[in-house]
Amino acid sequence: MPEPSVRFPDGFLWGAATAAYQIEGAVAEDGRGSSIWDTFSHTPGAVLRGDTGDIACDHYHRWREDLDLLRDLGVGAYRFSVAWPRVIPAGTGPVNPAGLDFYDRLVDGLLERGITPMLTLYHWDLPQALQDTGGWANRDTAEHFADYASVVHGRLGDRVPYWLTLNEPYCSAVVGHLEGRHAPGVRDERVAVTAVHHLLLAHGKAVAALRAGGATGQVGITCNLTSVHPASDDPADVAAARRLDLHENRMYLDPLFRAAYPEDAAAHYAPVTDFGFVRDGDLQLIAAPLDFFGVNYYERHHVAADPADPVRGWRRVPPEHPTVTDIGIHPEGLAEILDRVAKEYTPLPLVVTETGLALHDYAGPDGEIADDERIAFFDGHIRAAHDALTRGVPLIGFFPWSFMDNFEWASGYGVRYGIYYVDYPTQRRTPKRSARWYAGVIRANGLE
Ligand code: GBH
Repeated sequence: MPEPSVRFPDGFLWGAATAAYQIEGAVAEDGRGSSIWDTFSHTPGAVLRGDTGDIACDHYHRWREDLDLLRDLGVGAYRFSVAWPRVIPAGTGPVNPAGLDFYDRLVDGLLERGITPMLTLYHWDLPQALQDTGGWANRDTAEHFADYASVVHGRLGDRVPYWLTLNEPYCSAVVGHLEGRHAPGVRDERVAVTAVHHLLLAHGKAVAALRAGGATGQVGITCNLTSVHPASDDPADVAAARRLDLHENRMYLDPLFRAAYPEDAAAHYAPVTDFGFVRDGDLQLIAAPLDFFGVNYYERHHVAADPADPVRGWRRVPPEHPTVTDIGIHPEGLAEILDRVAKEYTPLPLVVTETGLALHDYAGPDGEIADDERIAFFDGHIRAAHDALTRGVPLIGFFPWSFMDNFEWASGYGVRYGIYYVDYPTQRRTPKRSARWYAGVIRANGLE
């Protein structure tokens, strides 16, 4: 057999990723409480075509079949999230044993199939009851999150080797509280920056709680990081790019790995907040040592100054070849981000916990879903990840988003990210061409 030209180290974690609200459905079953995404998706106009996660992929009932598909795919690991409102329906207070039972069965089902579980504690489904007391604008939510983390860890800590506290605090804080395109649909920059801090604090407190519970597994967090470049070397464009980099990347990386908000944060956010919500000791908690760091990569931005707001604003220059989500395909951005994290922030092992491409997939006359563009996307991003490894970046895993088509937040079921196709009316899953291709990557431990 010829050696693959892009070969990964033995033991490299090839995975696939999902999140609870996007796949589970069964939103009113077995004592699950409601979450901000139930409320938001049922708000007219919030989600494309009024789609909701009420049924989604019905994974709550079809998990065995889904785990069999993961086994067929050959993945070594599976990244899923636990729905906080299944486990603690009101966010704080009584634990719902039936909710924990579901994840207990899921974890055992993975282990029986030889698949390593990677568990995300929070992928955006905050219990609605906590939103009613202020949500991420309220510091108490961080404490409740740490309690919830302890409960999940108490039940699954003996079998789950990889723990992620939060998925993409940027999206929770900014898309949810500044842009208002995600739950809870708030549009207030002061609240958004407060939410950044309380999310990071929740992470820090959860890490402490997991360690206190004698965490045997590796503990980390996933951030979505972007590759940001000025559109020209005009100083105004360079300054705008630096602001976007602050807003999207450094507001998370600096507190996590340098125990401080970036030095330009105070001035940039001064019109909305004086950071009075930061208390003594918070940043030490937030920057507590981790075991690995998860990177989600989707977006590369070319940035120009915004003539309407030259002091605080920026303007994204559209990509030359936009994709259905308007972003374009830029694998080099992934290599850049991995290099940057490793060089400027942390020597920790890194995992690409998500990257993926939205398409409007459909079955051809022969029933095949020929997502060649997605194959090209993953080929490019796997090469970029390998390039980073070759330069010494300690990358230990790669998880395509997503295992299967699912509820794509504000876009509902309107776009598809899966390597398995889901026919929602029948809930039939079909491997797309990309799934067969990815199975080959896993078998070869690289690209032929
Ligand atoms: C991740 O978010 C999430 O973790 C995951 O749940 C989600 O399904 C996945 O990405 C895909 O979106 O709308 O033109 O700005 C990352 C944030 C937001 C990245 C939407 C891709 C599309 C580009 N995602 N974005 S655009």
